[in-house]
Amino acid sequence: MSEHNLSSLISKSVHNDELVRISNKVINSERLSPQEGLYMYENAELSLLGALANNIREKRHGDKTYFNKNFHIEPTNICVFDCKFCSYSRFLREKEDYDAWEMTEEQIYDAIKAYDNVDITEVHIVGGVHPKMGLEYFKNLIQNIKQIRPELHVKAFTAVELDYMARKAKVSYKECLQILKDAGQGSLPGGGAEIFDETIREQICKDKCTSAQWLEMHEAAHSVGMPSNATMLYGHLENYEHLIDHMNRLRELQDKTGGFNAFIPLKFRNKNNQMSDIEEVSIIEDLKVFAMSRIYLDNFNHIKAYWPMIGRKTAQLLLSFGVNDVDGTVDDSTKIYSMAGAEEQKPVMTTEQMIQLIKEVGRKPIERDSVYNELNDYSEIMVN
Ligand code: V47
Ligand code: SF4
Repeated sequence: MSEHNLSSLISKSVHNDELVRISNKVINSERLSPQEGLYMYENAELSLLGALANNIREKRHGDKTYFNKNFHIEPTNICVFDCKFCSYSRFLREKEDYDAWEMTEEQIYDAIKAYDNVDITEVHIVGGVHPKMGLEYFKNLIQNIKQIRPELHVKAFTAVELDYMARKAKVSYKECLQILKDAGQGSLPGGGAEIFDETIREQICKDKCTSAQWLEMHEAAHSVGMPSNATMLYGHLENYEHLIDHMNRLRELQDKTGGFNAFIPLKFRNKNNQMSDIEEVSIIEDLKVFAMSRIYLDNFNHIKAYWPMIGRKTAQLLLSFGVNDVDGTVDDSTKIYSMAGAEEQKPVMTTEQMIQLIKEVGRKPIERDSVYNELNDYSEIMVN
C-alpha cells in the first residue's frame, strides 16, 4: 500500500488524534521519541502496529526474506551465573547431573568436520560461562576451526561470555576482541542483553555483566570491525516502558557505531527454570513486540525472528509484522530453547523447508551470509 493510502486509511479508521499524528511520523520515516514509542505500545491496536511495521519492512526490503545456512555448537552448559530464566545452565558442582555437558576440543572439531560436504556458511558458538574455559582456550579453538574450514564465518560468544573472558585474562574488552578477531572470529551474536533496565536486570540476572558492560562490549566489537546482533528478552517481569528503554539504548549505540546487523526479540519461555510461575505471553504480545521493534529501531536494518524459539508458524506470521529475517536452517539441535519449553523440540529445518516457509507467505527466500550479503535467490525454486 502506498504511503498516501496508508495515511488516509489510518486517518479514517483510528479515532485518536495523537495516534494518527505518531503514525504519520512513522509513515514519513521520522524517528519516534521514547514517549511516542510508549504511547504507541500502550494505545495502538495490533492491526495499526502491524500495518506500520509492514510498511517499513516493505520499504526497506521489498519482498525479500533472508535466511542463512548455519549450525550451532554449544560447548558446555556449565555456567558460573544463575540467570533466573535460564533452563539450560548447570553449575560446575552439578557436573554429574545427567543433563550437564562439556564438549572436548576433539568433539567440537568433529562437529565442524561433520559438515565437511554440507553447504553451510556460519557456525554459531555460544554456551554457558565455564569457569575453566578462558580467552586462550577460545582463541585456539577458533584458530583450529578456521584451519579445518577457513571460509566458515564464526559468530561466537555473547557479551556475557566475553566479559568473563576479558576479566579473567586481565585485558580490556577491545584487546580481548582483537585477539579473537585475529584468531578468525567474524562477529558476535546478540545474547545476554536480556532487559537493560537495572531494576528488572537485578531480579532476573543480577550476577552477570551489567547493561552498561553489555553495551560497552558491543561498542568495542564494532570499533575493532566486528559487527554484532542485539537481543531483547520479553514477556516476563518487564513492562512496555522497559522495552522502549531497552530499544532506546540500542538505538543510541547504533547511531554512534552502525555496527549492529539485526535485532532479535526473544520470547521468555517458562519451562524448567526459576521463573516458571510466570505465564508466557500471548501471540498477540509477540506480534506487538516485533512490530514495535520494527517501528522504533529506525537505524536497524534487520529484524529477525529466531524460529527455533518462536516456532515456524509464528515466524511466518511475523513476516507481516516487521520481520525480514528468519535466521538459519539450524541443521543442528541447539538446546537453549528446547530445554526452556520452546515450540521446536528438535530445531532442524532443511533448505527446502525454509524456502517453503517463506514462499507460503508470498515472500522471496534469499540466502544471505552472516553480514547480509545476498548469496542465493531461491524464489524461482519449486518445492512441494
Ligand atoms: O541471552 C535463555 C535467551 C539468549 C531463555 O545473535 C531465553 O543471531 C527465552 O542470544 N526463554 C541466547 N529466552 C541466545 C541468543 C541468540 C539466539 C539466536 C540467534 C542469535 C543471534 C542470538 O537466549 C540469552 C537469553 O536471552 N534465553 N533462556 C528462556 N527461558
Ligand atoms: Fe549462564 Fe547464559 Fe544461562 Fe545466564 S543465560 S545462566 S549466563 S548460560
